Amino acid sequence: MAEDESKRDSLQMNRKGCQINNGFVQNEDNLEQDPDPGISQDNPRHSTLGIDGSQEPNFQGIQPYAGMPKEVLFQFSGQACYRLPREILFWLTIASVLVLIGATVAIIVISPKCLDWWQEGPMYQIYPRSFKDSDKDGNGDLKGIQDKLDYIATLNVKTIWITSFYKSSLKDFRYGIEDFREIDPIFGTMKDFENLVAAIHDKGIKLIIDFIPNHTSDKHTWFQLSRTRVGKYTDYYIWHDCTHEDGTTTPPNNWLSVYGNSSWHFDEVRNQCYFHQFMKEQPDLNFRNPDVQEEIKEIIQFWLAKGVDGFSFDAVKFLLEATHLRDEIQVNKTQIPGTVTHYSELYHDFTTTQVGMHNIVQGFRQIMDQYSREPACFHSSQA
Ligand SMILES: [Ca+2]
Ligand SMILES: [Ca+2]
Repeated sequence: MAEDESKRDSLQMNRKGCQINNGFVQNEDNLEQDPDPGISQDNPRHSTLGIDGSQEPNFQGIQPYAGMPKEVLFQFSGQACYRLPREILFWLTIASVLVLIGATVAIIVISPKCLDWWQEGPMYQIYPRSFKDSDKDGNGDLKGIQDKLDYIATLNVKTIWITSFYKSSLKDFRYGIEDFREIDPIFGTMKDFENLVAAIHDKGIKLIIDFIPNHTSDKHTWFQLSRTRVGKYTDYYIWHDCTHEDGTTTPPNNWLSVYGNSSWHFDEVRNQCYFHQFMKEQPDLNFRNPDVQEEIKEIIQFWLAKGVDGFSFDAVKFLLEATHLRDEIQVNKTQIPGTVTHYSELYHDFTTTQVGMHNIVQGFRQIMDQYSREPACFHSSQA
């Protein structure tokens, strides 16, 4: 009888739940708060609906409904038709997660590295003149750098960047080069440099060096040949006619040097003005001349053959200038043109980042890429 009553109560509860259920736990409250007064205290409803009870009611013919109490839910959830799909979905989820993790690891392992050596490791920049003076002559030098390699290696440095050490005057921190293929004597000799490259590589460290393609020193052989109009060197620099009377030069336009005042300087030997983005002792090379571009590429190859791993190209945005020579626009339109002498007083739309600049840089990159693909190029260059 008790079993029959329990079954009847469940059916009543089911019916009641179906009528008032709104999809929440409301029915459980109903069960607890609104017991059927016709049922005695020892009514087996709760005990017989327990999942461990031996007197489980027969739910055949009863469909699950939203908001059913957990005791009823357990009766249904244990049935094979619900348990099997649930377990299949569970293991499919686990398998999918494992497959995704495995695929992620595999992709990471087999993918090429996104960063190259010059992008991923710390870089240590050295201004050689003030770094270490190995012979106590008052100037830091290449041997001084070599003496400190053990210390640099302990810093976990991956690349050393040595700033300009080329044969040059002391003007503009040695950025006016007199010979791109020579070490300035105050820093040592080419043999010192070769020894330094080998020692750096022995430490597993890369080496990059400064390279300043935009201009040379006015003492460079090319400039001396250009100002006297010798052969192909005639157009190695940017020359234009200008008037020069009573010591006063009227330049071709209002372009200014980075260091102030006109970027044109009258040369009495050639009787023309040459262009300089920086100091007047640093005439700009004419990068619209293919011969100049070829010269620079040969210099890049020269240092790559010495074992250098890369370059820091300096002042690249100044490589080209507009050929139309129009005046640049004043920042302050009301300023009297004759008083515009500071670099910041003009917009430099015609003297920086000109069309074609990136093609020149890409040409530099192609040389280095070709060199990078040659196996053991460093060792062969030492043979
Ligand atoms: Ca020294
Ligand atoms: Ca230039």
